Amino acid sequence: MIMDYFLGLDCSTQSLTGFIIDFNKKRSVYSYSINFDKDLPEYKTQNGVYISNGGNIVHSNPLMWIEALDLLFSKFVQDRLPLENIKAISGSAQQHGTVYLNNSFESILKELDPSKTLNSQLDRVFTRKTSPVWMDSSTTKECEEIRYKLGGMESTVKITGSNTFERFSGPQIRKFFKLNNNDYLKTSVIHLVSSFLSSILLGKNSPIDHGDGAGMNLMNIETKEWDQKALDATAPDLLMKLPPLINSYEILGKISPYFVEKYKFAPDTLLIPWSGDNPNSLIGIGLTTKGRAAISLGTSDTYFVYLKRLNVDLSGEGHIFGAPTGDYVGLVCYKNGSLAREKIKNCFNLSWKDFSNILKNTPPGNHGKIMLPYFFPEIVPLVLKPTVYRFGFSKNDQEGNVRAVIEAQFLSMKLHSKWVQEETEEMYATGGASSNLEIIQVAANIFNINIRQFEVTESAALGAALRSSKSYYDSTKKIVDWTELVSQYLNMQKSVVIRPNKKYSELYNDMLFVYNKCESFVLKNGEDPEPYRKDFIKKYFEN
Ligand code: ADP
Ligand code: XUL
Repeated sequence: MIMDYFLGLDCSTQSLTGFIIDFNKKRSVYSYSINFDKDLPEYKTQNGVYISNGGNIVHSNPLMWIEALDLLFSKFVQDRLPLENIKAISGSAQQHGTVYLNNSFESILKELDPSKTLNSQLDRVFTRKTSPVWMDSSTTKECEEIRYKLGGMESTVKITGSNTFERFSGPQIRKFFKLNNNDYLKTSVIHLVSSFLSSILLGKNSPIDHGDGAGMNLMNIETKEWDQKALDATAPDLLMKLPPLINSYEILGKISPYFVEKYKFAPDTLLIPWSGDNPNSLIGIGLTTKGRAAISLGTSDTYFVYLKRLNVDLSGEGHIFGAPTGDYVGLVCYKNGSLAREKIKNCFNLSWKDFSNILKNTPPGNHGKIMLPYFFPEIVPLVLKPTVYRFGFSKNDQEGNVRAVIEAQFLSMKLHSKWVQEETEEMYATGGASSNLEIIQVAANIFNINIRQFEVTESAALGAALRSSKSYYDSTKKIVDWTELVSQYLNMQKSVVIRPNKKYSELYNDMLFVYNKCESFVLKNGEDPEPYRKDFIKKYFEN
């Protein structure tokens, strides 16, 4: 019996997941996650990260990620997985985070001793002990400096696919160059989380793929090459420190002997470039043709679409990344995703079931109670100092707060994703919170669209596994079509469609208007939203 297995790894904010698919049976055969806080408590992370400076400095630990890799592979062996049947591996990682390494990195990788752990051999390679990650918002100054040198916001968007953003790698690298100049000089190579972990498997420096490379403010979004002007605006001699860029679907080489000897992978296991979690999810959730959108409700909430053509957001709120197919992803990202929902849940000591029941038993429109949910600094709209604003209710109103945080998240998503909203017939939901169908119901009502939710919520890891199968078969000349490939897997999965209740479409259009007024009032000194909010209450709740 032929067993063609493919492994997708996903190093997300809070966990490292391994996901194995059986290509011939078109189904997943295994999935396991290492949770950073629980399974590696010695690193003392909270939700996978270290937060300091009032919430604006957020780092994680690259040694923890590689220790998680050894731990996950040991679990594979313990579960007696036939690792020798894995034909190819690819990965997914939280985007934007950077890893800073000295010149011993590659030589140590080439001589890894399988009788020792990865972290005991690699603890000497870092020029920066911790890595800034996507939740960091401490580089406003550097964003301004780079944007200025690139000729302003519109020009920055046209060159790199996004405005400068605090969490993007370029501004983070610039901050390191300015504040830790000696360490910057000692740095030989700067990786993204994705290319760093890809290097470990490969046993030498791995290139950065176009999907994740686009999240740096350093790659030219049209030519898909490092942009010299952007590099010069960021830090000196940066080109020498960056790995080359590569198409996400190319083959990098074969797995390092360390993993062959230690875990019994086949020596000819192929490695495919890792990419960001959102580009991987695009594949895992099946967005390979025009007119499909997805919401990912993980640690971050994202709204993304597949784009055949480059279509940048000149208002500067959205991003264009490379898609694993060679096309584009349009995306908007929110920091106040799962952790904001958890703040409300934990504050009232609720279980997710209680949380869902409250959503079920409270009316859409929430009696006009509106929240601006900036528990953490927000990316879109830009909020650097976290503050939660409540209109028409208090901090102690349990039911009001539960519904308000969810309605706020999707109203904001609808408001700020207008630039990318293609004609979509159906939306897809993924990520940890997508299993909560009451939350998805609110999203369906606000977007006024059917939302399909799949059984597998780990779409980034599944996407990585699917990508590795596609590149593997393409390399054997058995060309696989992207859309056929993703639909075969998605058709095998259980899914539910959450339909919008049409009765609320007008209410949510009106509420979006009031939400926008509240946002403008707080963030842009706009007019007082109260008269509009009162009209809304009168129309829907006072008769
Ligand atoms: P990431 O990939 O960013 O590490 P996940 O996609 O794994 O995150 O999602 C993790 C989050 O899912 C948790 O922080 C938790 O808040 C959320 N979550 C898990 N179960 C539920 C649920 N039933 N309802 C709402 N949120 C949930
Ligand atoms: C996307 C973003 C987050 C991270 C973490 O731009 O910052 O979605 O990829 O998941």
